[in-house]
Amino acid sequence: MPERLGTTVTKHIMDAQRAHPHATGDFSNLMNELVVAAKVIHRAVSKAGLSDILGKTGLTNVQGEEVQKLDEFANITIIHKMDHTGLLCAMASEEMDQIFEIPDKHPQGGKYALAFDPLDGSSNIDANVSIGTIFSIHRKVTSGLKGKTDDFLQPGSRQVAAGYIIYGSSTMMVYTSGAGVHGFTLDPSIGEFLLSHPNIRIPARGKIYSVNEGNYRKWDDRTRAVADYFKTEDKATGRPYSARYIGSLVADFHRNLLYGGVFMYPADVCNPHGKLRLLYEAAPLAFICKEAGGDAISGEEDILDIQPKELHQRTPLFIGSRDDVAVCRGILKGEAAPVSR
Ligand code: AHM
Ligand code: MG
Repeated sequence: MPERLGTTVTKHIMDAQRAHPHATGDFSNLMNELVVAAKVIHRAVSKAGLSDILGKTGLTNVQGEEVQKLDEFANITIIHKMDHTGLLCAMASEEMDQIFEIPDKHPQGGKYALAFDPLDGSSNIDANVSIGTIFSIHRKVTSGLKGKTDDFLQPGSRQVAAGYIIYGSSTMMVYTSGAGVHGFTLDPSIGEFLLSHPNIRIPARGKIYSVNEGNYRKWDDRTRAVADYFKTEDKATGRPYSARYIGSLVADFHRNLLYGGVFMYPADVCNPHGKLRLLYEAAPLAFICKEAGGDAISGEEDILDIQPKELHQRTPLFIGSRDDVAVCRGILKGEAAPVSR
């Protein structure tokens, strides 16, 4: 008896397209191309430790190709997979200073703008810690065939879709196009992402707080009060919460999405606007988190409401379970920490 495979991400995307009778298929095609890029990056990440052995000099591998840093490799992989599809007007990446215009030799006039962090948390690669790719899709809003920076400087609330691929104990893709958050696990034996986590909902309150607490002395008083709150004993709210911090945003976020909890990367004296990037990290994850029933703020402001002013803008980030983020918002506003909820 042949085994039943389950729903591939491609079928899931096509099914979602059928729910929109006027859809042209462009969005589905775009997502499907991204899925292929994710598989190529997965293959490289899963062999990460070997590249040094294969490319002894550090300059070339056995095929005579240049050994690239994996984040550069992931960046180029996505660009090469997406630039000739005719679906995009431009791309923006954490790895590139300016937007990438679709070269003239490729079809022009794509109606989507793709922003991505090709390999977030890449400083963890050598220690075999989970890393991820994050993407965000906006509709083109400027005139003309070519995309412009303004196509990317749109609030996160206008995203058409966002998602991430986590390269962990297994490789997973999680995405939303505004109709639920769905997770797919890569079955490497057949090379397909299969639906494993339909309609993910983040618990309203968690038991985990995730923050680089080594920065405690660099935070302002209100930020310290937020961390203190999660560590204060209180039976009614299940505190103290457990501290879990991988230092790899996609991995920290993914765990909290499934288990509940809050991830924080606040501003500090060295990073007055926080460390994480609005367009490539905070906004896409905020879109996913909200769609799963959670919340995401920079402090007093909702991440999805922020009007970006520049491509590489940074933002403080408090993201996760709705009630936990509400506590952060209150304390950051200057309210006294709730004694018990
Ligand atoms: P990167 O984009 O250079 O990889 O940096 C982003 C990473 C996130 O994955 C993670 O949440 C954060 O930086 C960790 O920073 P820190 O080491 O300061 O705690
Ligand atoms: Mg990053």
